[in-house]
Amino acid sequence: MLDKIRALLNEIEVLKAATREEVEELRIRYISKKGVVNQLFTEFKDVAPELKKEVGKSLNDLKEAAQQKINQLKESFETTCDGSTGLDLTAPGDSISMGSRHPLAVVRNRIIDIFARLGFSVAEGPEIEDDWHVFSALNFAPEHPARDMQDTFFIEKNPDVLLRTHTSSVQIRVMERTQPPIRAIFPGRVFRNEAISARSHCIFHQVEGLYVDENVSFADLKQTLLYFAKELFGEETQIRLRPSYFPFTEPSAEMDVSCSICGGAGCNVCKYSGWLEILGCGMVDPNVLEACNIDSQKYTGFAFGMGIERIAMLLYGIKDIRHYFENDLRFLRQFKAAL
Ligand code: 2NL
Repeated sequence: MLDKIRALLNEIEVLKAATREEVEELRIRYISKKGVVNQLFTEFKDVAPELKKEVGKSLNDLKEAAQQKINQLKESFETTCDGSTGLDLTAPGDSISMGSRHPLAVVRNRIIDIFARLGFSVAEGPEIEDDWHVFSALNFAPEHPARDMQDTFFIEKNPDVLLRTHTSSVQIRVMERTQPPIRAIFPGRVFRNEAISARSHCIFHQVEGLYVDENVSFADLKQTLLYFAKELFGEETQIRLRPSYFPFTEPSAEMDVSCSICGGAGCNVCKYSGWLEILGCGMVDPNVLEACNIDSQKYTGFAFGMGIERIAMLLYGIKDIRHYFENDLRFLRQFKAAL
């Protein structure tokens, strides 16, 4: 038995194969269930008890060696001697399904790019805020309704821990730590305690902008926003400003753009007015500058704010604000072509 094993071991050591098929034949001959090695295991029961230990060990070594040899031969065919892998490297690859950006991110990035070309930088800040940065520094009167539990989310019953209702809080933080010139935009998530419907949501996204320096005028505001409107909606776009009110700007205005759907002729999107309201703006109230230790005698500034959801609705014809937050792939996949 030991001689047989030794002979077989020598035989196996020098095995060669020219093709994959030959390797398979060798595998069957030596190590399959009915192969030579298993045959010896069957014969093992007749080995004399005093030899069992030695023969058993040799048998196991043989099995191991055979297995290794066959594997080695198999592997040699996975990379053939000319270096080819046996794979067709010219075959077209599996197509990978590309992801797409969320439409709100697409529109936010476009807005950021437009203002970046005018020298505006981007600043971000906390979503959980205090009363000072969201209301007091922004010239909200102590009894202003926005401070009410009805409109603002307060955390832990502490009236000084709340979710920001606009990104103006970030502007306050920037003004507190920098002296003019300041030219920046402020994208971010904001929160208002509103019932969810097709037109409003309790979480939405804003981009606000701020420009503070010596001699900043309402004319600067108008030209900056005209450039912005043309870049976002097209060169033929016109703007109009209507007087409005915000606690933090004086004077304040609401800006409309000529309807990009009908070109101003009137359609159901602009409700046959030819105009679409897209943002609020104004000259920064001197009280706000002073609250941030900026000299309102020396410096003036303009500011503006817009909701990204609304602008994306206009650009893409989205009819229900809830689509943005449902992560329905049928909705999201429509924005593959957008940047
Ligand atoms: C809107 C209107 C606006 C501002 C935001 C602002 C910020 C500071 C000072 C003055 Cl720190 N103004 N932001 C000004 C006017 C309008 O947003 O309808 N947003 C969706």
